[in-house]
Amino acid sequence: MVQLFKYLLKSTKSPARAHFRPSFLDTLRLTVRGGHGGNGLPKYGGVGGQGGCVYFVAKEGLTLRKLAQNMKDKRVVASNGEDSSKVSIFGQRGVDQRIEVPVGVQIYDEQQKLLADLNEPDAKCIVAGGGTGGCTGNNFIGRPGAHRTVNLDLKLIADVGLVGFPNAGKSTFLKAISNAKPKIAAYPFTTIRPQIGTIEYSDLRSITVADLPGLIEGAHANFGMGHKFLKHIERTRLLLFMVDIFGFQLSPQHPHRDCLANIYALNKELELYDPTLLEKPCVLLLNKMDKEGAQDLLSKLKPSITNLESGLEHCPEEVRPSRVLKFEHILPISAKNSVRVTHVKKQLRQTLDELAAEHQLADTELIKHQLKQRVGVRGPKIT
Ligand SMILES: Nc1nc2c(ncn2[C@@H]2O[C@H](COP(=O)(O)OP(=O)(O)O)[C@@H](O)[C@H]2O)c(=O)[nH]1
Ligand SMILES: [Mg+2]
Repeated sequence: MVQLFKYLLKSTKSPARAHFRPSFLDTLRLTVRGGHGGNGLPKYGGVGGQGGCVYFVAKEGLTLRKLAQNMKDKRVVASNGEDSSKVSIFGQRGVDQRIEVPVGVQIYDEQQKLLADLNEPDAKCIVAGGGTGGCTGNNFIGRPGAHRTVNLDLKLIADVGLVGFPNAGKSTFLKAISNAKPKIAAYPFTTIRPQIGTIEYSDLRSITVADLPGLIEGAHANFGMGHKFLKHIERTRLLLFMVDIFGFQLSPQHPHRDCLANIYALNKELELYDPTLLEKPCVLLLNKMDKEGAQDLLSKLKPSITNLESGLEHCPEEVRPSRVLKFEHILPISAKNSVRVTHVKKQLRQTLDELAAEHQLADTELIKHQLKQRVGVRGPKIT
């Protein structure tokens, strides 16, 4: 009978559906265990080696998704201390487990107590200490290492990250949608630090938008403020790309790129820095639609912008991405005159709400899946 149930449950088990898998992870739960202390040798007063510990180190350029992918069973165990012996009175210490986590991660224990805030690169924290080795104080019996579940929460700098080359109108847009008062100038590199603005809705809900320091071509190789900029991108839920419909030229030495080439260039910069960034949900804003000739340009470019794949062959080689972004929405606006800005606010909120719903769905799917597996392993009780 149990076998029959097992068979039936197995046959209904379906793989987790890809579209239920959220593309961005901002929390991760791990079980960590320090190594057991080795035993001492009473006859010689020997001391067992201490168990290894598990510790986290913050590293830039990592995401929780990458971490989760590298750690399928979500368990980290450090090795045990060596027993002391006739030839080695002091047992060897167990080997520590070093786990690299993204910068900006906060670590909580089961009671939601904050254990550490790894806010800068190379910040470290021990999450499970190793057990003490056996010695006279504990009857020569090594102690078990700490064992606990920890939650890693990635602190987001904002819900939305505004991404675009200099002069696209990011600061102007941020000012138009929110209560931030960014510095606005007609020359590149006005934005030095991420400016965070808050969009407030009539039902008191609010969304934060970060205008990130100017991205330029070559940022992935740390040109301009490259990495400083790119590391912030990881810590937002949604990317809001912005391009000037008339294109952009960094300086007279650089080529003038039209709007489409700029979209590819932004795409390529992100891809070179970290291809998983392309999985983040994103929205595209085509700015400066108030200027003369903007509508004609838009009609000309529309087919390629809405199908980036199709325009790839005409894209200059140096900015050609190998995988194109998939925008949820493409919205022509005029940030300066606040035209269609309310529409953008509405779309941003809707997209974020949809994402949150997907996350929830993914969680319930996962729980259902795990429950099914558990029942499958133990077999249901028939009473
Ligand atoms: N005509 C027009 N100019 C704009 C618009 N948005 C921004 N600008 C101008 O573009 C220049 C750069 O804007 P800024 O917001 O500083 O761009 P950022 O470098 O992306 O932050 C400024 O001179 C703005 O006045 C727009 O919608 N229409
Ligand atoms: Mg700016």
